[in-house]
Parts: sequence; structure tokens; C-alpha cells
Amino acid sequence: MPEISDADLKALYRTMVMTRVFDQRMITLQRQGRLGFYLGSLGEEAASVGSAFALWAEDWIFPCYREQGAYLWRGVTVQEMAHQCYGNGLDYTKGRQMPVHYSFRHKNIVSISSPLTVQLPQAVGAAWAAKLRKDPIITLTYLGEGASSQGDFHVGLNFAGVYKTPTVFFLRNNGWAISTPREVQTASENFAMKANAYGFEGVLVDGNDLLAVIVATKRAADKARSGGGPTLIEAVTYRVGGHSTSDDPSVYRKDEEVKAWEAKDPIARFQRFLAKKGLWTPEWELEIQEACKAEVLAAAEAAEKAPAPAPETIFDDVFSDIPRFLQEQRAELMDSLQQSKEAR
Ligand SMILES: Cc1ncc(C[n+]2csc(CCOP(=O)(O)OP(=O)(O)O)c2C)c(N)n1
Repeated sequence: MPEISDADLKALYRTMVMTRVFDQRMITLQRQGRLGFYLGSLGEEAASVGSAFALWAEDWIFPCYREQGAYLWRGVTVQEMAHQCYGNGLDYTKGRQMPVHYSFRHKNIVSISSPLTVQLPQAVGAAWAAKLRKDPIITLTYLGEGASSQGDFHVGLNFAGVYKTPTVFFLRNNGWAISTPREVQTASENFAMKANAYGFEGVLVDGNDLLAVIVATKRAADKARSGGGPTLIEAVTYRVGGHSTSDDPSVYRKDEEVKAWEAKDPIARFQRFLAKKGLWTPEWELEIQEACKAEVLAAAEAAEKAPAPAPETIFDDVFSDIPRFLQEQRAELMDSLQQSKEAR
């Protein structure tokens, strides 16, 4: 059992609840046609919240796309997340990314990329730079088990092993890569063992056990920080919902499989643990459920009402000094917008 204060145990539980409430609301909004797309993390909350808990706030996170729990633990607000999902003028990515492609630079969280696994070489590069600069930070990067079939997985792990970079690879094995089951993803017995081929440790952990995730990630983070090099953690969990709102898992998997995993729900499991310690009561549950729902509802409403990003911002953030040709294009765009306004 890791040493965690009662206050932190309760905060961890609340963050898992908030993650679920946020996911559920965003999926509903997508179903209502108010959001274009969403990727939920139902059943994977312990993996994201527990792994983020084990880090320092200064460490950099290179996420995949089911890490809502990690952002919330870092202190990103549901309002900031909702603005991104709506792609409005208050979204840090200025409406230029798909929903769920968050970017929270102020919390040391790197932008999500749509192409799978590109975050691994990035995380390894950043960790190597930190090592060269003798900066004690580490990088943690997330991926799904399907992402391990991409070339960047091997590039990232190989480089990390050779240069002993302070990187933690956190692989969420949630059973499915869209409709591709884990069985046809690899001929290896598990994913953790792949680290051995690259000369470092692989650790298999129950991804639905919050405390086990914390212990495994903390060990890997401490090791990375003290010069021991990278670790690959495989957290075995399950994707209870669809891959995304564009997916219909009933077409390719059986209800019994989902039901069996629902019984291993990480939130219910941690709730039982807290109840045994006298830290959970039905009254407190009601209180936090209501508070989380109210906060998420208000955030979604505010995000929906916020103005769209200003058109000229499409030229921002790529170059520190905007080149002449882009300045000209921006002026042209502003002219034509002005003309169409006057013509109306
Ligand atoms: C290079 C690349 N190929 C294919 C895709 C399409 N794609 C998006 S998610 C996904 C499956 C990912 O599965 P996994 O890594 O197991 O993550 P999970 O969704 O299960 O969390 C695929 C094939 C992509 N985004 N990028």
C-alpha cells in the first residue's frame, strides 16, 4: 500500500468521478449534435488518474487520447477542457484541432496528435534533452496497445533504451484497437515484455487497481529521475465504451465480455476500499456526484456560448515570426471578410 494521505485518497476518487461525469456529458452532447466527436475513457479512469498522481507537476506528459483523468489531476479545469471540445475562441488550440486533441502547455502537457504513436519519439527526445541539461524532470507518454504496432513505438523504445532517457511509457492495454482485438495485435505473451528487447524493464500492472497503478508509475518515475533509464508499463484495463463516438462496438464484440469487465470497474473498486477505511459514505457520494455534474454542465454551457475563434488566428502559433507570405495572406483574408461584411 503506497503512503497516501486520506485527503489525497479522497481527491483521487473525486477526480475519477469527475473524469467519468465529464466523459458522459461530452458523449451526450455529441449525441445531441452539439459536439462533432468525442473519445471517452469509461473504465480506464484508474489508469489515467493513478499514473498522473505519481508524477511531479514539472514532469512533461505526452498523451494519447484517453487521458482526461491525467489532465484533471494536473489541475486542468473542466472549463478549459470543454472550451477545447467546442473549439471556440477560448480554446487554447483556437478551434483548429478535433475535439479531445487538447493542449495544456501551462500544465506541461503536450498537444495531442491524431496520428498514432508520434508522441513516443517526442517524449523520448524531450527526456533526452532534460538529461543532457541535467534537469531532473522526466517525461511520461501514453499509448494504447494498438499503437504498439506502429513504427514509432519501436523507434521510441529503442532510442530510450540506448540513451537511457528518463521516460516512462504507459501502455493502456484496453483489449481493443477500434475493432481489432488484442489477440491479433501481437504474438507476444504481453506488451510489457517488449521492453526487454530494448534493454530495459517492462512492468505488467492491473490497470483497474488505482493503487497498483500509482505504485508502478511512482517506481518507474523514481527510477527514471535517478538515472535508471526508461520503463514500459502495461496497464491491463478495458475500454467499456466505444472507441469513439464514431464507433459502434456492438458490431464486433459480445455483451458478456463488456459485462464481465463492468464488474471490475475501477471506480467501484476504489470506492469499496475507501468505504472500508471509513473515507466514503453514500452522502459524500451524492455530494460529489452533484457537484461534478453541476460543474461540467456549467462548463459545457459556457463553452457553447463562447464566441468562435477569430478567423485571423489561423495564422498564429506556427512561426514565432510570421513570414511575409503569411502576413500577406492574412491581410487578404481580412480584406475579403471586410468586403463580404459590407456587401451584406
Ligand atoms: C498512424 C495512424 N494509423 C491509424 C490511425 C487510426 N486509428 C485511430 S485510433 C486507432 C486504434 C488505436 O488503438 P489503441 O492504440 O489500442 O488505443 P485505444 O483506442 O484502444 O485506446 C486507429 C487505428 C491513426 N490515428 N494513426
